[in-house]
Amino acid sequence: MKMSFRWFGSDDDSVSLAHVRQIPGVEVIVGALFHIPVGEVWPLKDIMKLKKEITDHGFSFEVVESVNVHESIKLGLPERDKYIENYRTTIRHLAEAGVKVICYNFMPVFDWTRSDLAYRLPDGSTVLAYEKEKIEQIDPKELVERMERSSLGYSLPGWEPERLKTLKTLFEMYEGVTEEDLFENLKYFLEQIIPTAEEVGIRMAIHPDDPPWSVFGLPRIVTNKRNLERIVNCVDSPSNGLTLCTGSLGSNPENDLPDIMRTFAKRDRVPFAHIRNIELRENGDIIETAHRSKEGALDLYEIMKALHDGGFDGYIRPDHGRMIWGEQARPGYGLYDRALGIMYLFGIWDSLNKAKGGS
Ligand SMILES: [Mn+2]
Repeated sequence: MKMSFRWFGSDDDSVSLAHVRQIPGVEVIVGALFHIPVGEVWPLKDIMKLKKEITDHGFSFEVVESVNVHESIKLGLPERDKYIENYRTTIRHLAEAGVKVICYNFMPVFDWTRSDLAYRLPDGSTVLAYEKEKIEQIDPKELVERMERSSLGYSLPGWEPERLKTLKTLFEMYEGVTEEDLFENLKYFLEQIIPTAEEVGIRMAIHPDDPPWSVFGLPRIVTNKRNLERIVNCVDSPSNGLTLCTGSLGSNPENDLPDIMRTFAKRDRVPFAHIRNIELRENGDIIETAHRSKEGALDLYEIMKALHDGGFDGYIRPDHGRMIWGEQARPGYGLYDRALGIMYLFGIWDSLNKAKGGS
């Protein structure tokens, strides 16, 4: 297992790499080129610049999150082939820079969805929250405005302004697009890109939908074990992998996370894992919490054990953290609570290693 930490670049992150360096055990920085519009090729020069900054601080740059997929690919439009070609070029460029894993998602229009980016917990910290009733009642456009207002000026990955400007048109384009259509479009995409990824030694890792159900009537398919099986089976290659995200999949209590972790780790299809905890309320609200199992609904010990049992040797990162100790940072991505999460994950992992006679 290699511990990693998501970082948004020196221009757009309050957390410095010098500080991340002081969290024990972090080897890899998860980065991306956030200035390149969705669909365009990531220039090698820009990738190498980011890599240099990361390696200069003693980390390696082996995981990218995310290379976003152009909406025309998800919709299966004629122009998708051009964007798929661009995507393949980006895969090649990233491989040239030594990247091993590319995280991506296949959610129509919206990436992750939340009603509140600074929901207050009883301990005074704030977290990201999905309040069911609010989401069901809010107009998508209003939600975008609310997200923008509460982001403290940081860009929100997956909520790129250029993509959201055309919200109304996008919604119209998805009218009549079924989950089956979306699956076919994902299959088409994978059939084109996985051979390229395999050739250059990159493992693609699709992120589950967050939350794992339809929001605003849009189709969603990366939601449960059955669909994950279907995705990894549609192109049978170690390069066609998953980012198993506990907070996303775990939002649906029907998803048995230890089982999902164990199954796909054994099949060597988990190059990347996002580990965090959430509280599931009776009214359907999903509130992010500290990592410790007792703080939320997910048993992180069982989840880590399942990965361990499955022989997991991929990259892992604490997904989100609470905002604590007065930190001002991009919602979900402060330094302090993610560092605490890392130490908890290492505590579990090291104990599992010891119990198996390792070090
Ligand atoms: Mn995640």
